[in-house]
Amino acid sequence: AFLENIISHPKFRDNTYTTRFIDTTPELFDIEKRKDRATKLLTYIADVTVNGHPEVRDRPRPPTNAAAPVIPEYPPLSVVEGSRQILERDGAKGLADWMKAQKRVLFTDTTMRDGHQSLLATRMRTFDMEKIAKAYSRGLPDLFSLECWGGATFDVSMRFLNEDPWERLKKIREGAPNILTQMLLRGANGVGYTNYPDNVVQFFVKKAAEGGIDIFRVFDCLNWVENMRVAMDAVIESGKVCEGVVCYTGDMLDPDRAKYDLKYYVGLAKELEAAGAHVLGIKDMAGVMKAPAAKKLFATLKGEIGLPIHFHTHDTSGASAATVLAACEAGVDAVDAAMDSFSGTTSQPTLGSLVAALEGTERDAQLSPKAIREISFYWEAVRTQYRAFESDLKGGASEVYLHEMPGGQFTNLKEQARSMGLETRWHEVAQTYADVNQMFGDIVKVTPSSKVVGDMALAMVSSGLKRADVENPEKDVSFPDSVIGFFAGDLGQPTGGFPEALQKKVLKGKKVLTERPGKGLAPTDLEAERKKAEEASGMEIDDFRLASYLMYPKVFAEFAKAQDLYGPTEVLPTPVYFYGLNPADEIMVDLEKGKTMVVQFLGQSETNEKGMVRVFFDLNGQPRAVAVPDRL
Ligand code: BTN
Ligand code: 3PY
Ligand code: ZN
Repeated sequence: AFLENIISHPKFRDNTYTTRFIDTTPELFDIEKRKDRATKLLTYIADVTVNGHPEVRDRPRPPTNAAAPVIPEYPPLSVVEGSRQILERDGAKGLADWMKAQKRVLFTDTTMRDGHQSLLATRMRTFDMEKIAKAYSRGLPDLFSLECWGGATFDVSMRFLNEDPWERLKKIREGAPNILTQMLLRGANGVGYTNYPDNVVQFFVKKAAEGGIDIFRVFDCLNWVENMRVAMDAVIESGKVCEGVVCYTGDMLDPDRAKYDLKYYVGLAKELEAAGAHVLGIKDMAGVMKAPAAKKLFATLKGEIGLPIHFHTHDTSGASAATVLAACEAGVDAVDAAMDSFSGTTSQPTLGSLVAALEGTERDAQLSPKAIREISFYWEAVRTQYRAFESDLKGGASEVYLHEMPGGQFTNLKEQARSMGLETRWHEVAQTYADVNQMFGDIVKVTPSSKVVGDMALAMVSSGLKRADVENPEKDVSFPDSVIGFFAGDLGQPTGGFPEALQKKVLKGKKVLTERPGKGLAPTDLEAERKKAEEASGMEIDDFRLASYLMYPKVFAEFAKAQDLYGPTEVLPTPVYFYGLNPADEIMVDLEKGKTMVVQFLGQSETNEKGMVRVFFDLNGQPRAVAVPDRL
């Protein structure tokens, strides 16, 4: 192809080329680079066709006759102005005032973040999000925001999907330029599971703002506002919207859980308001807030707090719609929901149904039911392609009021239990999770504190320990690392402090941190880390990649290697990415705008004595063969 380039180049044909033609005509090499990407992708397709994808091995397959996702078309009007333009014009404070002035309930669609995080183990790929972004901008320009980034998606995209989270953000941003993008930020834990030095958190926020995030929903896993300030300040400094979050736990109206009463929540909300939040978020990560509590909480907050209020819940109980509607009646400004086909159970309540319930009332959401249906049908067909990641949860479960597991953790922990051979003892795990929570002092459970409780619960069930055994000072117990870190203060300070006797037993004399963890961490030398990242990945490291490396050094290095070997696999349709091609399958792959590769799978050889298989393709009309290892 390189020779072809030379021969067909106008300067060559004109005879105006010089002996330095190759040196002075760098565009000849562009095609080489593109071809290189094509070869890498062919290598990937060959590998996955021969070996399958490790993430879906031994898991249920999508039906062979599944309908393909259909992208709804809307008239190609110029894009209607939306919430994003209000932020751009009036700034974060202006947006907050605008929110409060709306009669209608504002809706956030969580499908591209919490929806698939809570239903499909966070495995949704950029390909499926990018394709529908434009339909959102045309069909639902009155959505408040798209939650599409952060939380577990950052880690999973690199670790399991060979995808760059920054590219995902860019594509969604481009597709829906009129709707606010929203991310979930774990305060001092960034998008990771541990406290990072302040300058790392600041750097990450700055890059996320530049990369296209408009609203940062910031929480702390113990509701410790002290540990949220660095992240919140960084968001405010970036000019984007700071949604400071109170995590809801327990039962506000239950006198036996007096630690988390109305006063507790109002006090925290005031702290966040004083800390400069533009919006107050109430995050019911487990979906345990009942309708009467919502009525009381939101009515009180609307009276006591000047900020617009945004409510997030999960439908694990099956009763979340009642809670959301109670919140709407009590004056909540914005609410999270998932597209119908990505809603329910451990995910968010159902967008289309909530919109229908509000129709014709004072708080009518003014969203098109038809556009919601059509976009939901798209997601329905997409979801079918991820059959391998579905949990076996069949419907609502009031058991959530017992264990209080976050929606995003529930299916993960269940899967972990299964892999430890505890699948038939799930309800025991759930009861133990509740026991551990009480034993640890009744704490807020959300990433990463929820992981601490989950790790302990699994350790206890698998080794037959009960709460009394763990608390018995005479009995030797080996605690998971996450539990030791928690009691050492590595995640911060829980409300009401640690249970002292247990803390002593867990720490065995280890020192306890009582200050915010970030305070004692030396600032990271960012340029030194950039060098390390370059060495570990062999890639040029721009600021975005550096931010990925700072969050997940090992995962990033592995991701870089996979990118180098397989190229930009995010351009492959999801069935091809997970299952490869069948004989005679032909696909068109858009490498970038205007650059399409047409791939036909022709067949494969037997495995040779070196353990390699040759796979034959037709690529843009040319025969191609690629050799890949037989891994099975
Ligand atoms: C990724 O894309 O997540 C990174 C590499 C995954 C391994 C690939 S997937 C297709 C093929 N099958 C395997 O068992 N390994 C490779
Ligand atoms: C996350 O941190 O990923 C969560 O979804 C917490 O609810
Ligand atoms: Zn959630």
